Amino acid sequence: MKSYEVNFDGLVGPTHNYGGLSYGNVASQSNSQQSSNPKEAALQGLAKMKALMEMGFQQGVLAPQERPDVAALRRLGFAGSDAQVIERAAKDAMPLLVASCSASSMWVANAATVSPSADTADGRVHFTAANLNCKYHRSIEHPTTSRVLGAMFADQKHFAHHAALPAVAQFGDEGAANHTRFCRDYGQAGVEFFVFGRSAFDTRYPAPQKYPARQTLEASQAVARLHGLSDDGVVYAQQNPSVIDQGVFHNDVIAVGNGEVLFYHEDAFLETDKMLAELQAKLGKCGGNFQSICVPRSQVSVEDAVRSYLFNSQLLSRADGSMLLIVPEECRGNERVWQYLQSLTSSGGLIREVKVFDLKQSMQNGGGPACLRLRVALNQTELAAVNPGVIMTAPLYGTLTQWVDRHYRDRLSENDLADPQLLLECRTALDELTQILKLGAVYPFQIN
Ligand code: SUG
Repeated sequence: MKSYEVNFDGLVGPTHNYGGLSYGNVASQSNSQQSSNPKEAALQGLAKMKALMEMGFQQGVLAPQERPDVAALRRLGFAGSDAQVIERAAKDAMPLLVASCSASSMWVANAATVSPSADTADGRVHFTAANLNCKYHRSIEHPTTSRVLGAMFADQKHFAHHAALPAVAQFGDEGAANHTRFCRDYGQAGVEFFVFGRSAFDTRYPAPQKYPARQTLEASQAVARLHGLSDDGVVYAQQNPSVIDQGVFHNDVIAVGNGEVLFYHEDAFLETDKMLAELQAKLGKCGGNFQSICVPRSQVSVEDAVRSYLFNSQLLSRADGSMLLIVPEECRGNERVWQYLQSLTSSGGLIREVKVFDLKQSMQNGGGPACLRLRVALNQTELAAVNPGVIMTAPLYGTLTQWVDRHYRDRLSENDLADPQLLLECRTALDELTQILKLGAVYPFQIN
């Protein structure tokens, strides 16, 4: 049976703004308080989805969340009508209002970890929503994420959903941003590669000194257990703590994998040789031939990787077996990175082509092409069981761009977040969106 990697991209929500909320994420910190353009952000993301669909890749869309999250503000003690909750938060605790307005659910690589049916004990596709508990503004995403994923992948015969791990730092889980799957074919058993930043319970693992390590070994192990993965089908590796301290807050900022290939920076991991040998041996047992492409620090520094988001690219398999890299415009703007990419594609290796996308609105918050998508490997039967409303088509692209044009503002600054009218605009837009995508009631304002 034919199998596919389907990329579900996060649709940018109407409150996209630069809140400076992510300590350890260089772009989020340095663009804090700039005014944003939610309309442009959503259209940039949709343009990428359309382009991939037109190139023949399977493409889906994942809905944004209700923001401001009034229910979250109520849990923090703000009371009254919805408008009063927002006004009181704006007056007494602006940082909490800003956090409750973040459109961060757009970075759906952090929505969940997904294991395809070929890897799991019960032969279903497993999803674990990420608790994202390193940052308050992200920790409020998972309940709605679970409902949205449940509405997209509803058929229990094929899909199993797990709630987010316990919401404590010891089980800090950032989802697929720290997870890659290697395989010979998407429909065959593969090797799931979990990258963690620190161990919560074992002091032998070093930890970064400056910035937080968001993903723990124990969280990755729990996800592997929940999904019913076999020991032979899993490899754990530690991120180099010193790159976390240079702004690599997720592994997908320094490495990307697909099929039998890992594309990574020389400084990305600890004990790299041991890790590569284990990947090779385990993928070999699945009939695969593991290949790695190491980018040397002499050609691209960690700083250049963080600035350009070279590794936050989408590595896609083409029909002829070669690969294509989807990179952000910032890669073309960095001379060393661009030169490296030219030499990579002309070297006769596996990666033959680079396509550049303008995702500046998302990039300014530290979200590149790979952050914006959640990969789900599905066979033909499973793909047919996905809610068809979320699969990208030319008509859906048209409907969504018109929906964005109708409902999104083209400028948002911190003061605008205090405007109760923004909440009404968002709810009106999202109510319509759930009908467009045929999701049913998934948002707190639709349920409560
Ligand atoms: O969690 N930025 C996100 C970016 C997530 C990128 N995802 C992956 N690498 N997969 C984060 O740090 C910034 C929000 C703000 O500052 O307004 C933010 O949440």
